[in-house]
Amino acid sequence: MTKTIKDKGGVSRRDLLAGTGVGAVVAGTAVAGGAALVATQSPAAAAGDNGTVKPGELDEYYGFWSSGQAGELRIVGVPSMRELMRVPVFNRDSATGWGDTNESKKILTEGLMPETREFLAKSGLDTYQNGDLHHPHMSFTDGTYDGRYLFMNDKANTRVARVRCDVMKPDKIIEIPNASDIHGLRPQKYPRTGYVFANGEHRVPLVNDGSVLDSPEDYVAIFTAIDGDTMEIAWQVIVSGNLDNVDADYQGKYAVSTCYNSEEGVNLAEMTEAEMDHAVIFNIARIEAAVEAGNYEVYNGVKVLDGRKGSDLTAYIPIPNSPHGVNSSPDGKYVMINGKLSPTVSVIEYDKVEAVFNGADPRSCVVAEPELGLGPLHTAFDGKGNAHTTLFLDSQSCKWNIDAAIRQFNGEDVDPILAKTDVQYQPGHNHTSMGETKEADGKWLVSLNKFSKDRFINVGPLKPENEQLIDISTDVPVVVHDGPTFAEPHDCIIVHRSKVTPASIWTRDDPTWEDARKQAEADGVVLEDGHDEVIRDGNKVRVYMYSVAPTFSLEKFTVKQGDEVTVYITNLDDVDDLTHGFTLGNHGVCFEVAPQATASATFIAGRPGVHWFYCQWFCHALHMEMRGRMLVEPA
Ligand code: RUQ
Ligand code: CUA
Repeated sequence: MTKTIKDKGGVSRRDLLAGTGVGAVVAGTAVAGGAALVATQSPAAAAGDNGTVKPGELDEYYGFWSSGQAGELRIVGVPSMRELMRVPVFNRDSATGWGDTNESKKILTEGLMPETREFLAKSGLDTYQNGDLHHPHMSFTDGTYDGRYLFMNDKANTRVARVRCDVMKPDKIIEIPNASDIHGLRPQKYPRTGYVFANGEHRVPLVNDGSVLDSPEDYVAIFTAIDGDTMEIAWQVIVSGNLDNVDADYQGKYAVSTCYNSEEGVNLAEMTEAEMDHAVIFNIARIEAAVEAGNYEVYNGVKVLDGRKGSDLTAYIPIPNSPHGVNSSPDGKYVMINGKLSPTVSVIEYDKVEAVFNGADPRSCVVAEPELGLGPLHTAFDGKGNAHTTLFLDSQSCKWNIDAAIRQFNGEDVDPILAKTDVQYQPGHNHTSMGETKEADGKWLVSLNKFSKDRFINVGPLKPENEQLIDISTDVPVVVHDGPTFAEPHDCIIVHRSKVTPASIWTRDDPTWEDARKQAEADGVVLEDGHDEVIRDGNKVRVYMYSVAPTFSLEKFTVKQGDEVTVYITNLDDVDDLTHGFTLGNHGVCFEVAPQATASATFIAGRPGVHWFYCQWFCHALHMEMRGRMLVEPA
């Protein structure tokens, strides 16, 4: 049964785009792609009701959004698509002081390799200033989200971060040795997370210390399993080709990665030469046994196993031309390998993988390969046996039935495609509500489109992207909302709000300010007490104060020019939404102190004179008066 709504004609803006660069690609592929089975707008959308959330009402889902080269995590309400919060992770942030406070600096630096810290120090940096965050995913227990942590990659500087879901702040950021540029990342779904799997995308020498340079045949890509509880690296596996995306199964047996450069080339022509690339399946039990048996080498302190072609730790499944996304179906049976340069999605049946590890033909686990359209990148699920695949070149979302695709592959005359929905324009990732868990509920689909083009008023040469909300509760999916976003959310997850219970205020014994607590203790100050004090220790000065709206407990403190000053602020307000801040004028110091938190920053008092500090977070009718002076005596 194929349900479609034909485009009712007239000249659409989509047709007009044919005259532009990317538009030409769209138009060209529409011809090559054949029949246009496209849905028009929903009646609800046409009536101006986007079917979402009224003012004062709450969303049903948390969306956790990446931000690509902006380096932060974003929290978006679904279905309203309202941006609720930005969580700085790999970037620095002027509002919260992330990257400037001692507490955040510790998280940003302690997970770096010693040689990284050394080389950054030569540039006057204590950590990287940027990041490229593509893939945020929540920890799992028994195949569904458990609300403990979010894990995410930094492609730019080969790091993986963990965000605590109770306070929605990062608590661990680690650099991954031996690998280069972490791209795909997914947590283990079963029995729990457990491992966090991370793909090193680019091939580099092992060890990359300059002893091997321009001989690409000696480069390797590295797959990493991180222990999600300790954030230590459990093991790494060397693979053939490079690594793109990854997903885990629902049985705790396998992780599956795509490879788009089996040629192991270093330029575009070389990388796209072969007709077939592959998906690599990692056999977790065999890898753990090999680690146990000592069948590894240690590089940079990490156990590294050899999983290149021919190894019994991995299986290489031939997949047409440069596959990209990897998505396990919520019933736990299949994993979809999205073709990118091939118009197909290859469906691997997990139950047939064991035979491949025991010598069966690697293609014998492929049970369907429907041809969906041009540029399939990622697939999401509705939990009712259907899949939704983004078609980058066709600018469409394709809904198809998994069983029908399998029957078609077995020779039956059925069309698995149920509908195609135009999206604006060129979608990369998509995601359905709870769709990467066994609790996929088939309500919403978000299409993360790389180009917005004509969808919004012009803001200059740099345009926003366009993330569209699609109602998939009906047979024909319908776009109900356009959501412009700043650079460049690659991916998102949509988590039912019952899975996450963030705190409203901090608890005083939180480990985030453990160092401040210890230092205060050593100085005879009790942070909990509403205790303020200025401690001189040589040319180091530690200023302890607390805040209660609308005052800082110290209206002034005095230091000497050249002192290294650390200001610790404890926010004693314990009311929901009563955040203060500390901004010290003309010193580049600014940070957030949420209710019951302690935060600190260290700086040199380099300028004699009077310098005001003020609260930058609107907290009270007398917020403007919440300030004090730092008096700096000339040296
Ligand atoms: S990737 S557009 Cu960085 Cu997730 Cu597929
Ligand atoms: Cu405290 Cu504004």
